[in-house]
Amino acid sequence: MNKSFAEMLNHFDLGIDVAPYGNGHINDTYLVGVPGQFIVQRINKVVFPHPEYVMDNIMGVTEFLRKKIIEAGGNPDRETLTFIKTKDGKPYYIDENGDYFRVYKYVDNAVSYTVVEKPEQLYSAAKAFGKFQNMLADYPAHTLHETIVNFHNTKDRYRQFKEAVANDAAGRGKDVQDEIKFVLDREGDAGIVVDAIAEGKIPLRVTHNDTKLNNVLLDPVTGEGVCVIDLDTVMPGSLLYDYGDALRFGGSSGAEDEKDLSKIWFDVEKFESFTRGFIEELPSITDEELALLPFSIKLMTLECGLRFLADYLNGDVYFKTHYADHNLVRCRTQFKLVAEIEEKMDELNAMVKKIANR
Ligand code: ADP
Ligand code: GN1
Ligand code: MG
Repeated sequence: MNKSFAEMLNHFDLGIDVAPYGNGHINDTYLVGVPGQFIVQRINKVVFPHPEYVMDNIMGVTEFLRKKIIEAGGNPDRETLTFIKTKDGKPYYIDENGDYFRVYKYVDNAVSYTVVEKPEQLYSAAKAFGKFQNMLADYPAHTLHETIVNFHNTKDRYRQFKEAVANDAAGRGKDVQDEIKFVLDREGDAGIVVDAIAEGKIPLRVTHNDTKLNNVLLDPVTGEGVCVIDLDTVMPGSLLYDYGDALRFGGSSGAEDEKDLSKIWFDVEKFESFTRGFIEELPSITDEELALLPFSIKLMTLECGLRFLADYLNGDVYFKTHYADHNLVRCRTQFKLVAEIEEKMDELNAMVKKIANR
């Protein structure tokens, strides 16, 4: 975590505290003010080459959601992100280095979990992500920028992965041959969803695309979903990306960076809770999408694992890391989960049929 901004501000007698906050892998996030007042973020320019596109998308989406939440009698300051404008009325500030800063209202009395404690939390998270997708179903998709091109195009992720293996920029390739083989052995899976979208077999929808559990805030008392956050990658995509990525993270028995792989398995109870909540909220799910639900978890987990491994090979230039092998540790949990999901695939497919009753 880049602490320079917080350290710099804390030299002033502002009467407010600034501290790095959260467990995001991408942006620099700070809690500013009395606990619970503001969230300040510096947008990661390596990941988002056009921060103005990111801001344009989020402003459009939050404004749209705000209206719908008010119509439904909800509280928009709690149920979606709210920007605090600069003194001259702008939605973000660009500093002398060209860095983009944005300020959100802190959503109070809401928790983001790094590891799921109870299957019911997954049910709530699924409902929140499902509702989010429903509310955006009539959003003008053509107005959204592609903030990261080919974000969930797994075929393109394989291309980038092979480039990272060939370049071996950090000289780490020789130590991770088993992990590289694990990825290459599964290249046949890469096209299944992108090709189905291209052939019109599954629909494009407006999706969140980064549905890990700490991107939804839950009420610590009722356990219910409060607010879907981290809207940097809201773009046209597949429902399968949101479903698969949420269970990649939330269906695991442990943390994404657990070093002891004997503690990592794919938890079928969590899978059942999430699937139930998601299908309940999204009755528009097609038979083709339903049939691919379990596969999408494997695909999103494989994709995320190969992205961690590619970043390890590239010298840790994309994801924030807290120690030398962090990306390697992360990719190993993902590959353990992929192997687990492969073993349980028939069981998971049968469970989806039963839950959906189709
Ligand atoms: P990243 O893209 O780096 O993952 P996020 O936007 O997800 O950044 O923010 C990182 C973390 O900060 C979140 O997981 C959440 O815990 C916390 N957070 C972000 N925005 C808010 C907010 N408006 N209110 C409360 N917590 C927030
Ligand atoms: C990143 O931003 P964050 O930490 O919520 C990443 C996701 C990965 C995830 C893995 C924009 O999510 O795609 O699945 O890490 N976000 C981006 O934990 O690349
Ligand atoms: Mg996040």
